[in-house]
Amino acid sequence: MLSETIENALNKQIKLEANACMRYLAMATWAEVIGYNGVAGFFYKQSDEERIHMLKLVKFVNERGGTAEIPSLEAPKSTYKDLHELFGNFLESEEAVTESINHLVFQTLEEKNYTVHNFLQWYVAEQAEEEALARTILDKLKIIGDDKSGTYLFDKDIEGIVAQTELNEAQE
Ligand code: OFO
Repeated sequence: MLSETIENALNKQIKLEANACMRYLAMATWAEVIGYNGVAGFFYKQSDEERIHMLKLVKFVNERGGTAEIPSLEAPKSTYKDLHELFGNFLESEEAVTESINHLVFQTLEEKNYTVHNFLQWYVAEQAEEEALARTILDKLKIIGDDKSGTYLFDKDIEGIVAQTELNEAQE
């Protein structure tokens, strides 16, 4: 069973994941139009993952006797100054999701709802991974600075990251 507080908090999380899904889709589109195909592939994949995060929550809420609310969404930001701003926003977005997950975990402990607490551990691990990835990419971009050929290689590099994560997932 879900208390009203936990059900509302899970529904709020559904909206956050859905907004992240659309935000990353808009990022993918921005990158694709400019010609950063590696970066576009990365954000198309991130967007797909956020949809999965949202769906897992939707199904969980419904299975636990609650009702998942499918939210209306904010229009995502559609233009970026450069890759630094793009990936800076990616990190900020993930940090905001982490904060929300942490608060949810805290609420489940307050209510001694260990079923929901247990379910959320997957999200805790996922957020740690995503934040680490965003920071690694931002570090690379800092090294590259404004160097054009470095940016070109970065875009190719990111294709490699996407291919590697797809390979890892296939082996899981
Ligand atoms: Fe689901 O927000 Fe990160 O990955």
